[in-house]
Amino acid sequence: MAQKVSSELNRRALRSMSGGVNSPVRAFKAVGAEPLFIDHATGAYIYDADGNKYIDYLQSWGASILGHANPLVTETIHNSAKKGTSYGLSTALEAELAELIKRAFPSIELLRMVNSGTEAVMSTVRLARGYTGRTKVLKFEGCYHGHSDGLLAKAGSGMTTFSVPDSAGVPQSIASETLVVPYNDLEAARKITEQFADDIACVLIEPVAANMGVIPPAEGFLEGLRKLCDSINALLIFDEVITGFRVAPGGAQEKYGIQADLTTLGKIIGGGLPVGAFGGRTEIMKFLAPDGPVYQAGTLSGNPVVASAGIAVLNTLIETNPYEELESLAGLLEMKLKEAFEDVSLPVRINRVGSMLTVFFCENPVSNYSSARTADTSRYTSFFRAMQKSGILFPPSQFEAAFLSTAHAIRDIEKTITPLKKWLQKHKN
Ligand code: KE4
Repeated sequence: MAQKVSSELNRRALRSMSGGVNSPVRAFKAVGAEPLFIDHATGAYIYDADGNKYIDYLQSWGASILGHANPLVTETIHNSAKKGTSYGLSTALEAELAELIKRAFPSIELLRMVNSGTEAVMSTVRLARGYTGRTKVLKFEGCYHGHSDGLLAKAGSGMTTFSVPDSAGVPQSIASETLVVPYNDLEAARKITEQFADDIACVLIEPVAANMGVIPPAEGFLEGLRKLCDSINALLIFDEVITGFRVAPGGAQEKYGIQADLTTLGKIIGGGLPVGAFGGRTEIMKFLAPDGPVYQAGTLSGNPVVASAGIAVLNTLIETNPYEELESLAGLLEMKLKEAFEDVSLPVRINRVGSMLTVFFCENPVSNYSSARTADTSRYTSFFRAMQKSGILFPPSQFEAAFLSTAHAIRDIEKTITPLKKWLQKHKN
C-alpha cells in the first residue's frame, strides 16, 4: 500500500511538532514503521492520506464505540457548535451528561468533567489525598493512568519498595509517593498496605488492564482490593477511562459487581472529543473546590460541544444496548483468530474482555506485566505490518488493546482472517 503522502506529511510534521506527533504512540516506533496520517474515517473504516482503506480495530483507542463519524453524533456536534463552541460558563448539557453517567454508575453520586483521562486521574488522586490526609498511591505495574508526574513511576529494583521515576522530569520525591506492585497479585498488595497502612490515600487500578495489552482481573482480585481498601480506610479508584461504557454500561464495576470509591472516565463519554470525568460519593466529592479545600479547575471542562456529543453517544447506547452484539462479534473475531493461529501451531495468547482484546505473541498465559513482556514484539511487528498492508489496522504496539465498534460486521472479521492466514503461511512453526 502506497504511503507516499503519509511520508510527506510525516516529514512536514517533524519540522514543527516534537517527534512529529501529539502523542508518542502515533509515531509507530513500537512497530518500527512510518506513521500513518489519516484523512477521514467512517464506521469501522479509516482512510489514510494516500487513500488506503483499513478496517480499524484502534477506534481512537476505544473512544468510538459507535464507530467513526456516527451520523447522529456528527450532526449533534454540528448543531451544538452552531450555538457557540465554548462559553466558560455552565450549561444544562453538563448536568444532562452527568445524569446519564450517574445512571450507569451507582457509585457516582457527584462528578466533575475535565478534558482528558490524564486530568481525570490526576484530579482524582489529589482529591483522594485531600480527603484522606494521606499521600501514598498504590498502583499496579503495567497500568497506565495518563502522564501526571506521580503516576509515571515504576517499581524500584530489587527490594527497594519505593518507586523510581518512569520518565525524565519526574522528581524522585514525587515518584517515591507511588507504590507499585504486580497486577493480579493480591498478596503483594496486602503486604505493601500492611507496611504503609496509614499512609495510603488510594489504590488506583485499571479494573481490566488495557495498557499492557488486555489483562482481565483474576478471580477475587478486585474483591480483594475492595476489602483491603476498607481495612486500611484507603479509597479504591477504578480508572475506567477505557472500560467505562465499554465492557458494560457501568464499566468493570457493573461487570464484576465491585463498587469503587472514585471512578475516572474518558474516551466514550466524549464521542471522540477531548474529555475526562471523575466522580464518587458526595462526602468525597464535596472536598472539591468550590465547596471544599481540594482545588481543581478547567477552562474547557464540561464543554457544551463535547457534552452534547457524549449525550448523543450515551443515549444511543441506552436505546440500542449493543453489548450482547459487541460481545458476540468480538467473540467471533477471537475464535477465528485462535483457529488461524492453531492451524499453523503458532503460539499466541488472546486475552479478551467484551469488545476489547489483545493477541499476545507468547506461549504462556498473560496475567501481569512481566508475563506480557515475554511476548515476541518482533513477531507482533511483522503481524501488524502484514495486516496493515492488507488493509487491517491493529494497534501499533503489542501492549495495547484492539477494539470493535457497533459499526463492525461479520464481513469485516472475514476480511481480517483471510490476510492473516496468508501471513501465517510464511510464519508457521
Ligand atoms: P488521556 O490523557 O490520553 O485522555 O487518558 C489517559 C488514560 C488514562 N487511563 C487509561 C486507562 C488510559 O488508557 C488512558 C489513555 N489511553 C492511551 C491508550 N492506551 C491513550 C493513547 C495515547 O496515549 O495516545
